[in-house]
Amino acid sequence: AGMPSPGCEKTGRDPELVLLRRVGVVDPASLDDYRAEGGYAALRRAFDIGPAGVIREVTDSGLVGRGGAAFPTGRKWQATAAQPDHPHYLVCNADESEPGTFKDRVIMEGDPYALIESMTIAGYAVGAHRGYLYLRGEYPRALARLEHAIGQARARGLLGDDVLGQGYAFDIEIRRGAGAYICGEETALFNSIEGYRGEPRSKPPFPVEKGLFGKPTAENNVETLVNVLPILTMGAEAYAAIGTGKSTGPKLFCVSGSVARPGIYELPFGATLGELLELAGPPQGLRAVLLGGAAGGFVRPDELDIPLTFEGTREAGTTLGSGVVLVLDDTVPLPRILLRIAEFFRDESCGQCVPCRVGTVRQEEALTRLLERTGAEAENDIALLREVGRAMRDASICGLGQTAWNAVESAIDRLGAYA
Ligand code: L3W
Ligand code: SF4
Repeated sequence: AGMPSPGCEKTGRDPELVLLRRVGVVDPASLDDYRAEGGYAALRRAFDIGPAGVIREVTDSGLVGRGGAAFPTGRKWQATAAQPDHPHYLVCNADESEPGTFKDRVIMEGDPYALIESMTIAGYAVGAHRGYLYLRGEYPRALARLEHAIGQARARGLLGDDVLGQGYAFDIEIRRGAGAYICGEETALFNSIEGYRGEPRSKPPFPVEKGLFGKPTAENNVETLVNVLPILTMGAEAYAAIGTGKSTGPKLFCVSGSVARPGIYELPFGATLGELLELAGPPQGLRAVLLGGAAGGFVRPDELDIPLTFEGTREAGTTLGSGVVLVLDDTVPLPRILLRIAEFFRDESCGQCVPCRVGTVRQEEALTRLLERTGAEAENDIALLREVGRAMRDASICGLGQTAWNAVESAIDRLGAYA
C-alpha cells in the first residue's frame, strides 16, 4: 500500500495504454469525465449485440482470467448464462491480497466507473440482475470512490431497474473483506458474503453451476472485467491482435522491490521480463525476480528474455499469476524472504484441511532452523521441506495449500538457496 505508481501519478496521455488510459486523466469522481473519455460506449454496444453477442466477442477475444488462474472468461460466462437455475449472480473479486499485487487498486481508485460499466456488461451477458463487488478491506480510498461512482450511476440511470432505458435491471452491492487473504479464493469469498466463515468449498461443483447462495455465478477479477471494455469497443479481432497467440490483450504488471521506479506497468503480453525491468529501472546486482507472487517462482538474471505470457512463464518453471514482479538485488537476504513467505501462508491458512494447516507450520519451522544450519543438518531440513511440500501440493483443498511450497521449492532448486 502507498506504493507510487506510474498509473496513479500519470498526468499526460499515453496512446499506448488500453487499461490505464483514463487513470490519472479523468477525475475519478466525475461521470461526465468518464463519458467524455469513451465511457459507456461498450455498454451501448453490448445492448446492440445482446448477451449472446457479448459472450461471443469475449470468447473470440481470447480473454482469460487475470486473477492468476487464466481460465477462459468466455467459457465461464457461457456456462453461467446457460444454467437453468435462477437467479444468476455476478461477483467481482476485488479482494486483491496477493503479496506484491496492487493493480486492481489502481483501476478502482483511478477509473472506478470502468469497473461499474464492466460489471454491468458482465451481468447482462450472464443473465444476472445483481452484482457483488467484494472489496479488500484495506482499500478505503477505492471504497469511497466506488461508492460515490455507484451512487452517481444509479442517479443517472446507469444502474437500477432500467439501465440506459433498455429494460435491463442491474445493481451492485459492495461487500468489504476483513483482512483474510483466503477470502480472495472464490468459494471462500462466497461464504464470506453469505455470512459464514471464509473457508473454501470443494470444487466441483464450480461456481458457474453452484456459486453464491448456491446459484449460478460468474466470478471474475477486476482486471479481467475491465478488459471487456476494449473488447467491445475495438472488437474481438483487434483486441486479440494485441499480445501473443495464447495470451491476448494488454496486461498489468505490479513491479516492486529493488527497482528505481516501482509501480503498475501496462504492456502487451509477450514483452520480455528484461524489457519490463528496463522500464522500471533494474538494480545493480540483480539476484532474482519472483514472478507470480508468494505462490509463484523465481527467475534468474540469465533468464530475463522470458516472454511475459502465461505459457512462457509456465515453460520457465514459474507462473505469471496475477502479474507480480518482485525484484531482489544481491543485498537481499533470500532465506529471510522465504521465511517471510512461509509466515504469510501459515498466517493465512484457513485451517480447514490438515495438509495445509500443519504443513505451513512445519514449513515455517524448517525455514527458521535453516537460518542457522548448514551441512547435513540443513540437508535434513530440506528433505523435510520437500516431503511436506509434496503433501501440501497433493492433498490441500484449495490453491493456498497447493501452492504454499512453490516459492521455497523454486528458491532451492533454481537459485541454490541454502547451498
Ligand atoms: C467452470 C470448469 N469453471 C475452473 C473456474 C473456477 C475459477 C477459475 C480458475 O485461482 C489462482 C492460482 C494462483 N468449469 C472450471 C471452471 N473453473 N475449471 O476457473 O480456477 P482454478 O481452480 O484454476 O483457480 P482459482 O482457485 O480460482 C487460483 C492465483 O490464483 N493466486 C492468486 C491469488 C491472488 C490474487 C489477487 O490478489 N488478485 O489473484 C494465488 O494462488 O496463481 O493460479 O473461477 O471456478 N471446469
Ligand atoms: Fe484452508 Fe489451506 Fe485447506 Fe485452503 S488448503 S482450505 S487455506 S486449510
